[in-house]
Amino acid sequence: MNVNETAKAISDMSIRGAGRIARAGASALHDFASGYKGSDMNSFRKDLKDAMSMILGSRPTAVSLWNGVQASVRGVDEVSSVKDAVSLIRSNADAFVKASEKAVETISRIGAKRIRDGDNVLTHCNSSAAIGAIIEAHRQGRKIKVFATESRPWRQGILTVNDLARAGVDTTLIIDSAVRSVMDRIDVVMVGADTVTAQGTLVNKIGTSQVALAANEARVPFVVCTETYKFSPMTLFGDTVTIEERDDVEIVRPGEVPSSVRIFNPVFDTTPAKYIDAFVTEVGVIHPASVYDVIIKQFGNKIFDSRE
Ligand code: RI2
Repeated sequence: MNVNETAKAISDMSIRGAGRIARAGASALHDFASGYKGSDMNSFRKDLKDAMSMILGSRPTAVSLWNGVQASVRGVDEVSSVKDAVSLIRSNADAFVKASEKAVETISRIGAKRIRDGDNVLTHCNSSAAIGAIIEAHRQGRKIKVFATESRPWRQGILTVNDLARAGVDTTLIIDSAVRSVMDRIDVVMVGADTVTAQGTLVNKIGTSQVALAANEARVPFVVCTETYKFSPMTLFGDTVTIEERDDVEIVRPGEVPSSVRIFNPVFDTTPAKYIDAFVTEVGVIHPASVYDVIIKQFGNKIFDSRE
């Protein structure tokens, strides 16, 4: 898929999910490089910059997209020919996609250990990392029940219950406002992440923080399944995460409410570190206070390079 098509598919949510959009962004840069016709390095750099901006502009919140794009172009500044730049981007992007898929598999295996036989699990929205862990626990023979929220307004919960039911998991769909009603039956909450800040704050689908509050009140462990490329290096420097707001029409039909009524449709919310028991990542189970160290270790000097 070319850069324009990918950016459009990400912004209209035909491609969605923080991991998937990161892989789609990397793949679009791979295809951009593969199809590049010119041989002038200055033009290539300019066209690459435009392609990156277009992809990055497609959705503002999930840092996975930024990290996927940065990983794909790493080292391009040091090569002097278009041919070398093309081959570098192709191999970088391929490596990112492969590592990203592998990370989800690893998280599924590690995350499954947090689900015991007989557990009732609650999940919110549609996270491939969280669903992977749940399905792996089921595959290993644990008898579990899953409650999945509808996740208004896009209703990604419908995807989740389909994924789980297809895998043979005992699944119950609930509306978002039923979370507290079922919380006394839940043993563990497992959700995904769009972005995790250096301070251990989770940015995830709107409603996640309410789920975390309800879990905290009921003393239910709240576990986040996340690849480390959802950790945000820029939050080390005090940058805040932009919370995407989407169109009114996702919430109300035209004419349904008076035009004087304002509609507020934030797509994500933030859950402070104190409500999070663990981040399950491909490098292990991490306490929120350790996110800072992992960012430094994973991104190192590259953080500074990419910000210059
Ligand atoms: P995986 C989704 O965002 C959800 O917020 C989900 O928790 C998160 O991405 C991570 O998903 P959206 O694209 O990468 O539905 O674990 O707005 O699949």
